[in-house]
Amino acid sequence: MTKPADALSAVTAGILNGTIRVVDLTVPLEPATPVIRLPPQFSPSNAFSLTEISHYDDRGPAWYWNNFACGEHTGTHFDAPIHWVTGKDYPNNATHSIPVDRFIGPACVIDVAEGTRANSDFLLTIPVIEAWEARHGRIPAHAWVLVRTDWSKRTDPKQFLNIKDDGPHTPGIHPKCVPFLAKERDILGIGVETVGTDAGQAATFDPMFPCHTIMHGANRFGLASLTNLDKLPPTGAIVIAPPLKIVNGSGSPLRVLALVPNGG
Ligand code: 23J
Ligand code: MN
Repeated sequence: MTKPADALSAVTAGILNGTIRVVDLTVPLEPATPVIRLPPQFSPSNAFSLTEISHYDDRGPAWYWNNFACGEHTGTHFDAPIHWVTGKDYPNNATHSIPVDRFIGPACVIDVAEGTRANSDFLLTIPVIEAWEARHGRIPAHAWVLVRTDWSKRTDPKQFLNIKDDGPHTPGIHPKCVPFLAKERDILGIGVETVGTDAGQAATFDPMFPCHTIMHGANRFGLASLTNLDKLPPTGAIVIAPPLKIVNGSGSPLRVLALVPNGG
């Protein structure tokens, strides 16, 4: 049995000696960072902006700093249960109150990049999860399920948002698959490479935005606009995803890191 202190020193040693890789799953946060586009009857979210306070100048001779502003759901970001009406009554459901152990968990990376290449409206279904489990083992409780679509390789915001006459076309999770993951697999939440955890066409689904409705209705989380999922093994990585401690926040931009055993 590993002593508790040894378990942690193995992690720091692994990071220093290269047996553990640290992979950044975060996209750059800047004014050009794509923001979700909702149907026109709904209020929009602001893009990221930066305004300089001083830059080693008259306004502050020895210091550089900025004010920044953005919607809580901008760039790589965390969705808390309070974000959705179905999750509004859970205790400890906002960014400041979620128990912090729930920000860290093993990653199960499900690769559906091929399906997504053929179909921008691709939805992850239960049979795909079951096929993944037959190869890699059952998804453990308290896991982050990361859906690799390679969508983050679309670096042109137009291609990334993929908005057509009838709205955005981006992949997502099948409504039936969400309760399976939340309840039958007891996951922390789902992470995706697209601008939101729901499919682009999810405003037209019944219920509308089913991934948000069901995932937050089960007191689980979301991670959106992830990148570098292609650098992760199917199992074996640990994801660290703590949002900002915004009081009563529905989510926040964050840095998402994965610890990956080298060779994994
Ligand atoms: C509000 C309404 C619909 C959606 C979203 C936000 C998100 O995707 C989000 O970032 O949480 S689909
Ligand atoms: Mn969000």
